[in-house]
Amino acid sequence: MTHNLPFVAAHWGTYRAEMADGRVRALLPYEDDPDPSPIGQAMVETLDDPCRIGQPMVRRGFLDGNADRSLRGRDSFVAVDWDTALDLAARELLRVRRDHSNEAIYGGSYGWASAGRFHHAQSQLRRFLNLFGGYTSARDSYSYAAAEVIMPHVLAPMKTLLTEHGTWQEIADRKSLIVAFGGIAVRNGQVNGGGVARHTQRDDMAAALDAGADIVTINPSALDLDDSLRDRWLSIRPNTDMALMLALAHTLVARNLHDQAFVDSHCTGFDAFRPYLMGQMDGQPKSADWASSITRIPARRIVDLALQMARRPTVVNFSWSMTRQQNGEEIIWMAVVLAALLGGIGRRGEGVACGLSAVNSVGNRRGRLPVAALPTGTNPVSTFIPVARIADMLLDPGGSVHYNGEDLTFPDIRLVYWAGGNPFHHHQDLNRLRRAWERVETVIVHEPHWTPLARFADIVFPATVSMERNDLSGSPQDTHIFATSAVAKPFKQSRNDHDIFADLAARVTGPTDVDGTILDRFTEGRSEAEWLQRLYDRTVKNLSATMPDMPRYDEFRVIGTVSVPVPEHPRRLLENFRADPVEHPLPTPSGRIEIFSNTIAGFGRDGIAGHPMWRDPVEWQGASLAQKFPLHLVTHQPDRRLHSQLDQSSHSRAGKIAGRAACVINSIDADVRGICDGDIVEVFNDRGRCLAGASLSPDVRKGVVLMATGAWYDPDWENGSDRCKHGNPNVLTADLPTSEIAQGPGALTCLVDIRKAEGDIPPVTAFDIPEITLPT
Ligand SMILES: Nc1nc2c(c(=O)[nH]1)N[C@H]1C(S)=C(S)[C@@H](COP(=O)(O)OP(=O)(O)OC[C@H]3O[C@@H](n4cnc5c(=O)[nH]c(N)nc54)[C@H](O)[C@@H]3O)O[C@H]1N2
Ligand SMILES: Nc1nc2c(c(=O)[nH]1)N[C@H]1C(S)=C(S)[C@@H](COP(=O)(O)OP(=O)(O)OC[C@H]3O[C@@H](n4cnc5c(=O)[nH]c(N)nc54)[C@H](O)[C@@H]3O)O[C@H]1N2
Ligand SMILES: [Mo]
Repeated sequence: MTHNLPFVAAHWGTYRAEMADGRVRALLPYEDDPDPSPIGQAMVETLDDPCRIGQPMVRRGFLDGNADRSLRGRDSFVAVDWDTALDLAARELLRVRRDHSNEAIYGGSYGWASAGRFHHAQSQLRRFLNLFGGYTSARDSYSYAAAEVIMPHVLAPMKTLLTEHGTWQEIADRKSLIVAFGGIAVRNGQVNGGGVARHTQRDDMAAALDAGADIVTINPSALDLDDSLRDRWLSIRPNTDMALMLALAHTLVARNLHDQAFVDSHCTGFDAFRPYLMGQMDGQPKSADWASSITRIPARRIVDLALQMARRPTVVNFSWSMTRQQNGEEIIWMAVVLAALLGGIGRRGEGVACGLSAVNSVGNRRGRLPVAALPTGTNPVSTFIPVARIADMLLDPGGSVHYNGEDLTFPDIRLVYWAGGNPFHHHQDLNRLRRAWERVETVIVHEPHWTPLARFADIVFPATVSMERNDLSGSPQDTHIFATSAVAKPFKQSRNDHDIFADLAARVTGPTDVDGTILDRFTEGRSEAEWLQRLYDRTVKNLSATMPDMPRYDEFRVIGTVSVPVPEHPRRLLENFRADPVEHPLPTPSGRIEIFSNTIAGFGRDGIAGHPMWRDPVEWQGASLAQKFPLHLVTHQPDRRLHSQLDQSSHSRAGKIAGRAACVINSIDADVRGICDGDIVEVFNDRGRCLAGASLSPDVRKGVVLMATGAWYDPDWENGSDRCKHGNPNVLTADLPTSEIAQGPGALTCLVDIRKAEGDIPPVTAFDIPEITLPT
């Protein structure tokens, strides 16, 4: 009988905790989950593993006067008591606010943190900093910033498109053809921000294929591919999808197979785009032959694909990775244009799909679950950066950046506060980030584990993990809310983010109420239990129309979960628009799908014309740099963990090769370099180097190497700090914006070479904790 065991929720699934002698023995997947993720078990063994932080820590050099900030990352730490650490953090916050204003505090704190609506680290941080007078914030995501910025100009906000997404069922019903740019990585559907009740996408995709749907996968790698789809794999040269999309459009238009009536009634700007597409503008038709020389896909296969797309219901699907490369905005835009030319936008089982299985919710039938979140208040500081411009900001105070039609000025950041993310995982060109990080006077971090970010901090507050907290869990894109329970005691002296901020709030004043602290306004006098009840009651109120009979809070805590009915067909912005574009215009400037955008053209940026176009990326295999670094590095999401979370677990480590991150390389590329399967290799370019374990595979395109993100950054301080000993590929990636439209992360624009690692190979020290001393 497992149905009364307490719930534990994570981004990768929901589990019940099986207890023995007051300790968690195992996590059992939620009984209604047909395809649970194995990542969950790692949460048990990491509860009290050596990487946990048990006490507040202050960096030795920081205590000694902070003269050399380049010591961050390799310095020792001094274990202090809570009062000492809190006093120090409060002193630094007050100093920076007094001497430099709130704008000098960077609280962007990007990251996935953990599931749970109350104990959500970023929300707690924002609530605290807003009461403190505000902070420089960050916009958009690392996931798909390019799409977040371009989509509202040309189709609809990403949020709407992701909430009102088409489903696998509709694809099955229509026996659609999915043209999948970047493929469909079912492994990524293990997770969903905020939690997952049921993993259904693997079965749903299989059922759609059984029903007669088909998937053409466009990807430099076939590693994510189901065997049945192998002969439908188009192996593409990385960063060239734009050329392929243009050629598909060109073929449709040249043969008059596009839906001119839909273009006339629902789109704007085709006439301004057409001369570029057909070559009247620059003498170069964007034909299959042209694209073939760029993508290295045979022209005949491009034409053949276009003809298939014209013949049957087609979904143009882009994986979110399409956004994380130079010109990512226009690639996404071109996916919309291609779908518009096919005329299927707004029809079930057709149109454009925004990342089927990129996370669990996309493609599954879901409504919007109006689960309440911790109110964060408003930020009195309006200064912000596009999230991936963090190193630019730190290196260039007063400098400027163009973003979505605005000129932004970088603030002069003195203090960085991070809770629930890991920039030494997620940012590109980590050697550059390290230099930028040295400009900051004070770094305050909350972390449960000795992650690279914790090691690069000055003041580290040990945070609890979700299994140590009661919470209310449920993602707005999911079907269930859960009452989750603290099934373990907080590790040593660790405390939850809310309590840490409450204690800080008791030590600082607000910007106006100089006589009293901000404690009362931060906690509103509520305990954890009272907050949870409040969030639950809010959720009940939000659901009152659809679910008038929600259980009372005390009943909910006993039952443990409530599921909301999903609408048969969620009301669709795009369906209504299709039915009547005058009555139901899109929220774009013209109310139509914008193939040409006056807004984007009006930004007046070099090379940005106002419609999608092919531009050579700085780094791709067609660049002259490819003579020096001939391999294109593709960094993708890891199968065995979420980003860098739980990398210390045995499940994640079982996927490593010789203890390092795997680097998948084509056997031909390996042979010419004398590399054998299992060898330790060094992957390098002018930005940095990392050690990795070679995995030879015919499933990755010749000239391409693949590395998952998330190996804990492990600088080789002894032999050259530009090298990571463990295999974090972000020492190699370029810190380049997607473009001046969105300034998103261009992580996938990256050339490298590989050699067998020679000589003494240093051991991996990523999971060793720093030297810790007691106060002197
Ligand atoms: N090269 C390359 N880089 C990439 C990508 C890529 O494709 N290629 N992908 C990018 C993408 S899409 C993303 S979203 C980012 C992800 O980047 P992040 O979201 O920053 O990565 P995580 O490893 O999930 O970091 C979450 C951190 O929060 C901590 N944490 C968890 N729970 C709590 C808590 O309750 N309290 C506190 N205080 N801390 C907690 C964890 O220990 C962990 O260190 O990476 C980006 N980086
Ligand atoms: N297990 C697990 N699941 C996750 C995550 C995780 O960390 N672990 N992270 C989650 C997050 S935050 C996000 S944003 C999503 C991301 O979801 P995505 O961005 O869709 O996922 P990725 O795995 O980064 O990349 C998908 C595919 O893009 C291909 N690709 C790379 N470059 C190119 C190219 O130039 N052209 C083409 N055609 N294909 C290319 C890669 O080979 C890879 O197979 O995943 C989510 N799901
Ligand atoms: Mo992401």
